[in-house]
Amino acid sequence: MNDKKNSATISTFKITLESRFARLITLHRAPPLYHTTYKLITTVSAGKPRFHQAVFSQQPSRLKPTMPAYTLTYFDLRARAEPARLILAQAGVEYEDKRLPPPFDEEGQKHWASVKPSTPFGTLPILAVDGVVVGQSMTVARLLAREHGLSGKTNLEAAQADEIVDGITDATEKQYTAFLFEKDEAKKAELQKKFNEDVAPTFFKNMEARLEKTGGEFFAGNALSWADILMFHFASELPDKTVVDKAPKVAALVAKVGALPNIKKWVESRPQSAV
Ligand SMILES: N[C@@H](CCC(=O)N[C@@H](CS)C(=O)NCC(=O)O)C(=O)O
Repeated sequence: MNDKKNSATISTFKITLESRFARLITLHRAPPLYHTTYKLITTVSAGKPRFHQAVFSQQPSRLKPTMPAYTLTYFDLRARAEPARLILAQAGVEYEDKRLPPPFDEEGQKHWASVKPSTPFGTLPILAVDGVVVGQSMTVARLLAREHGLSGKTNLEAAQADEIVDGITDATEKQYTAFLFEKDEAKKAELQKKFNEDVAPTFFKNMEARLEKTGGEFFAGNALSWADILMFHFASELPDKTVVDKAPKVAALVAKVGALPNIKKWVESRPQSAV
């Protein structure tokens, strides 16, 4: 055997696949990028190298995947955009917090009228993700929760979180109708009484029972999810907050979410508004 002619050589070289996978990563947000090391084993026969075998191994790159550019557009209010803002705060994600003048006066209404037709449902909030616009506040919040690990680890956990969020949405709509939207004063007083004496106490009683079932710490999967964050928001915005004290496990969870450093920092520094 001619050692020189048939010697197997192993050449190792590194190919960085970031550029090749950049598009895929942009599309799918696959978190780690990889450096791939190829080992090509060639044999040299009659003075010519002949490809024999290729092996490759992959190592996560230290480069961070690119974050999408988020622009959240809403009126200069907390209300329906605050769940998304709280999720973004907890996730430590940068975004443009675009605030339009609320349509409470002529100037605000004029401005909103010029923007409204460009929104998917004629309403705010909307979230632009790398320029793709998504409407509906809970769809926006759910997307952000999914993207940033706050939606539950399994489909069942996600459903348990969604269930709480839908319950919060039902109660929130009743609160908005009773305290903001209803114009007839007598009807308004009646709806507010019903909210304070029936809707809110029943809701918190049910939520307390749920926390008792799930171990008392969190609403889904024994870990923080957007359901806990939205409960914090709902409880913080109640006209009569004493109702929460009658549900001690919910009250403890609300306090725990409020004490999370990123949430606390956002709540202390966010723009002030009536709602
Ligand atoms: N279901 C929608 C409701 C959105 C909604 O009613 N937004 C209000 C502001 S809180 C709005 O855009 N009002 C102006 C209008 O309807 O012209 C959501 O959750 O995003």
